[in-house]
Amino acid sequence: MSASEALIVIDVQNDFCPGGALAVAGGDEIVPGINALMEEFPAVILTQDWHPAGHSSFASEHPGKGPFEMIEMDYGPQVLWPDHCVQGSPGAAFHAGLETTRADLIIRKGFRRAIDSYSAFFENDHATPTGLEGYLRSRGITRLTMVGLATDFCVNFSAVDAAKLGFDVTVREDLCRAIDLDGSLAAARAGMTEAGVTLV
Ligand code: VGL
Ligand code: ZN
Repeated sequence: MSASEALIVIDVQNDFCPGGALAVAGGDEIVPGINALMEEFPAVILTQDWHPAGHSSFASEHPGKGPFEMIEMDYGPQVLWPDHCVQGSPGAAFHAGLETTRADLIIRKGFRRAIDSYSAFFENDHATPTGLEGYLRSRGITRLTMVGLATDFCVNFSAVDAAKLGFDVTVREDLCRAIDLDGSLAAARAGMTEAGVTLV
């Protein structure tokens, strides 16, 4: 495989796996397949959802609101989540079976209290960069394969942003699992296709 290819593994963390605070059904099932896929890629990058305690995306910070309700933030609509992936907590750690040794870079996101970041490229204002674009470009990487959790949130936002930035993006749906809130999976698939992402 050419040096211009990278595998991006999105948020394979305990809180998104069965038993976690924001468990995605079957989230742990994709781990062996992701480990095997890493062997084929010259570059492997992991992302890690990494929130301070009291993050503004947590329903617990909004009296009268519950998890999975929507609110309007100054940067736009935001889903409220159960507290999850708190920096340094066991839930924020990668799934124990994930082969993290193979990673060239681990990029953390969602670390600013006042703003969420689903995408590995931009925070939810769609403007504040994480730095991943510069890293990839300076390594000459132009083609990305994405896997991980959750298909309809962090994988979706990362894939669409990458395609908009001009990367050639493939999402391996067999190595992703979705939250699927009110049709969010169907909407995400349509949005990714519209953005030019290849779903396989
Ligand atoms: C995610 C909701 C909140 C994800 C992260 O990784 O898809 N979803 N934080
Ligand atoms: Zn999060």
